[in-house]
Amino acid sequence: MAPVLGYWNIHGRAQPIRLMLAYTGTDYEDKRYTSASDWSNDKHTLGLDFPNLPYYLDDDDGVKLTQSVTIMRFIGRINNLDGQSPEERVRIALVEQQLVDYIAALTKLCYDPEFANLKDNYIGNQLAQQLQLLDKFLGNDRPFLAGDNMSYVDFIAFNYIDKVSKLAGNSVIDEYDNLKNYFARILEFPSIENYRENEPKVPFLGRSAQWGNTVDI
Ligand SMILES: N[C@@H](CCC(=O)N[C@@H](CS)C(=O)NCC(=O)O)C(=O)O
Repeated sequence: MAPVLGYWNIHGRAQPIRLMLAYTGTDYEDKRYTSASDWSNDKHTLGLDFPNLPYYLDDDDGVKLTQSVTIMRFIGRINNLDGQSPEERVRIALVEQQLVDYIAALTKLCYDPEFANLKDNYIGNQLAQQLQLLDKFLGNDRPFLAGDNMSYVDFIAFNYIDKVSKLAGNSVIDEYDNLKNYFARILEFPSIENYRENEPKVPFLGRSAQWGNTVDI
């Protein structure tokens, strides 16, 4: 049976997973909850150790997972997208956690009732510093964050750059050549391009967000 990815009908924490499943050509059921009651009906019936969204059920491999990054690590493992050397694996571990922090800051801002007052400071200070560090970490001679090989963290970073470019404007990465080329490199993968063109058009975040809660961002 095809694996099942369960999540709300938004990008949220599932989008990097969806991009990775598109890239790996994985056949899966894209289960999208559109009501809290549908989710609460399922929540404690799926055999999840820590019931939450997103979840990933893969009968063939005998896994029932939650925690978005753990799901990414698992799909990365079975598709050889989790580092090819100790050096690559430690770079992945480091940047994975850095991206978790970056995305937490972005999400916190987007849900903050003071969003309108906080946005410019976030873009000018926090985001600028994050992009600068990420650009330097990537460097100008590595195609991917791990090194020569693509890995699951690239889907997290790609989605993060995509979202901050929508928030701050596409030109936000213009001064970061490494990141700009990196984003374009991933965007040009036919599987990614094709997925993005044909995916359901849904918001980045949930309805209660101050920004990113409509499809037209
Ligand atoms: N650390 C978890 C956070 C999961 C989480 O907060 N899920 C939210 C959506 S982003 C949710 O609505 N969960 C459903 C629930 O709490 O029942 C992850 O990365 O997966």
